[in-house]
Order: sequence, then C-alpha cells, then structure tokens
Amino acid sequence: MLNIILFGPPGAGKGTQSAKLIEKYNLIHLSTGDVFRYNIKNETDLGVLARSYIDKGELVPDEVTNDMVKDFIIRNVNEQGFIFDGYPRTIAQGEALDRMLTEHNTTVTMMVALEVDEDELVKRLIERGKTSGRADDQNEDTIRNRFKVYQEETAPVAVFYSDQEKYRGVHGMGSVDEIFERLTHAIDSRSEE
Ligand code: B4P
Repeated sequence: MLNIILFGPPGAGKGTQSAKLIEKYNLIHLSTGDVFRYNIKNETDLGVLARSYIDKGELVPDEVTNDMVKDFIIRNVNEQGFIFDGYPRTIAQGEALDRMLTEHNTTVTMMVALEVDEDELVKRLIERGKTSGRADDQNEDTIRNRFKVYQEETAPVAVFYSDQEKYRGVHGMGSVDEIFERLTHAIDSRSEE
C-alpha cells in the first residue's frame, strides 16, 4: 500500500492538494476535519462533541479521533492506500496510526509536509472564512489559537516521522498546480527508492 500523510499547519492547503493526489495515485482520502464537519452538520453525538473543540481552535481528543480513524481503516484496508489529511496531529495519534497500520501488515510510506509562512496562512483562512461558514475560520483569535496548538502539539509529529526517515518538506507557496507538482515529485522520488 502507498500510505501518505499530508502534513502542514492550518490552511496550508492539505485539503486542496489531497483532492488532486487521490485522483493521481488512486488512494482513499481520510480528512479527519471533513469527517468531523460532516458529523457537526448532521448533529450526531460525535459532531456535538467535536464542535465544542473545533469552534475554539482546539484539537478533538486523541481517543475519539483515533477510534474514528481505526473504523475508517478497517472499512478500506483492501484499497491501494491512503492519504491521511490532517491526521496524525499529535504524537499519540502518530503512535496509534503506526499500530493500526501494523495490524494490517502495512505502514506509513512517507510524510509530505506543506511549508507555508504564517502571514500567508492567516490570509488564506480569513479569506476562506468569508464563504466557508466555518466558525473556526471567522475569528482571528481562534485562528491564532489554532497556530499555537499546531506549534505545541502538532509540529512534534514531523520530528516523529523525521526520526523514521519518512519526512519530506515541500514549499507550499505558489499556485495550486506548482505545489502539486512539487508534491508528486517528492512522492515519486520516494517510491522509486
Ligand atoms: P482541517 O479540516 O484539517 O483543516 P485546516 O487545517 O484548516 O486546512 P487545510 O490545510 O486542509 O487547508 P485547505 O486546503 O482547506 O482541520 C480543522 C479542525 O478540525 C482542526 O483545527 C481541529 O480542531 C479538528 N481536527 C481535524 N483533524 C484532527 C485531528 N487529527 N485531531 C484532532 N482534531 C482534529 O486550504 C485553506 C485555504 O487556502 C482554502 O481556502 C484554499 O482555497 C486556500 N488555498 C489552498 N492552496 C492555496 C494556494 N496555493 N494559494 C492560495 N490559496 C490556497
């Protein structure tokens, strides 16, 4: 299986690039953010819980997120591979993902990380907030809190995969197509090794 973690801070373009990557590599897309938003929209118990964290710019607790990912992997384990978009976001999630994949005799192939300046990120999120209806994009304090949480809890996940020699950073500024080309180059050069 080709299992790729698409990593980066809020607004880095993970969702945008995932949509293109799944088509090119025929992979299954798991965006934990999308699954939470679907549950929020449908007012499920998971949605009510997730909303109480997301609207403040906090992370949904690891146990809840990991159980959701576990179910998703079980349902799709016969596919060619996964793009994990926005997951793992903590070291505990990274460790859980490694365990879940090992149970299915597979592993994380690589992490590709979109590297984008914070000023550009804030600009993109505020712009998206004008049309997305997402409460977490509308308030600058919430956006700043998401960056703080990213630095404290999520950035260390890059080190976790770097230590396993699976990390590749990709410049995430420029047009969507330019960035896509950089990502595919990083992925293709890794799978040819
Ligand atoms: P996510 O849904 O993962 O979203 P994100 O980080 O805000 O955005 P992404 O990087 O996907 O950006 P996008 O392509 O849309 O997370 C939302 C929340 O859910 C989290 O804060 C957290 O609370 C919760 N959550 C999710 N996963 C979790 C987990 N594993 N554990 C715990 N909690 C979790 O791009 C952003 C904008 O930029 C778009 O408007 C896009 O059009 C624009 N854009 C993209 N590429 C561009 C480019 N090249 N140039 C200019 N604009 C660009």
